[in-house]
Amino acid sequence: MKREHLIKSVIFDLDGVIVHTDEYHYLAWKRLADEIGLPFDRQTNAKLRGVSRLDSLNIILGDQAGQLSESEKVPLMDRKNSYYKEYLEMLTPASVTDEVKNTLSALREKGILLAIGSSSKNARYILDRIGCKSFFDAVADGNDITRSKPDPEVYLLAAGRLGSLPKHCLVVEDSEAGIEAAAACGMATAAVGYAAKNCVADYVLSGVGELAGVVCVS
Ligand code: B16
Ligand code: MG
Repeated sequence: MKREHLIKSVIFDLDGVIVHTDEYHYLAWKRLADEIGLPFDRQTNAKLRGVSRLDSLNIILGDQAGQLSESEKVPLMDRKNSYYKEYLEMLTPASVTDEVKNTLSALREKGILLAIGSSSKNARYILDRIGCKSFFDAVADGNDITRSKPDPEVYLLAAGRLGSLPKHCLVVEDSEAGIEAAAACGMATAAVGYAAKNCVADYVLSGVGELAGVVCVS
């Protein structure tokens, strides 16, 4: 039987939930992997969703991860990030769908607190570019944490900044690591995109637009 949740706050993942920057991560890693002669495909890319830049590189390096020092990994991560930032320059407010904007507005009108909980160090820059900062009461991102998803640190920080208890938070995620992180700290989970097809969550949604029906104010 489905757990009943009293939802007072919704914490959104950014890449792949609010905006399609998950595709830009894929393109940037693919470019790097091709240049350094490592195999990389969509299947491996799925494992990078929600995890940090360093963890992503280690997944791509596979068996070679242990053979490279941190000082050898940093330039590879920097190169990937510079490619990623080239793609981010394409972002505008029109990059966010009406479905997402209307849902954020509807939740705010219901008095629900909203936050971003993202592993990305580029999250605030992205929010600026897409003009969505004002929807959110708090942002917690890759610059604020020491442990990336599937550790719950970023969600607990976001909840703390909202002044909400974890049991009153719903996390909306496209990644396995993010769903695992949210469940680990007692938050309700809503899976969209990749996670909707591949993860067990409290709510499996065909899109963010279904959230307004999930989060009911009594
Ligand atoms: P950056 P999210 C995550 O963002 C991405 O899903 C993941 O692919 C990426 O490696 C991670 O951010 C770090 O991103 O290199 O920009 O710091 O999905 O948690 O919003
Ligand atoms: Mg994501």
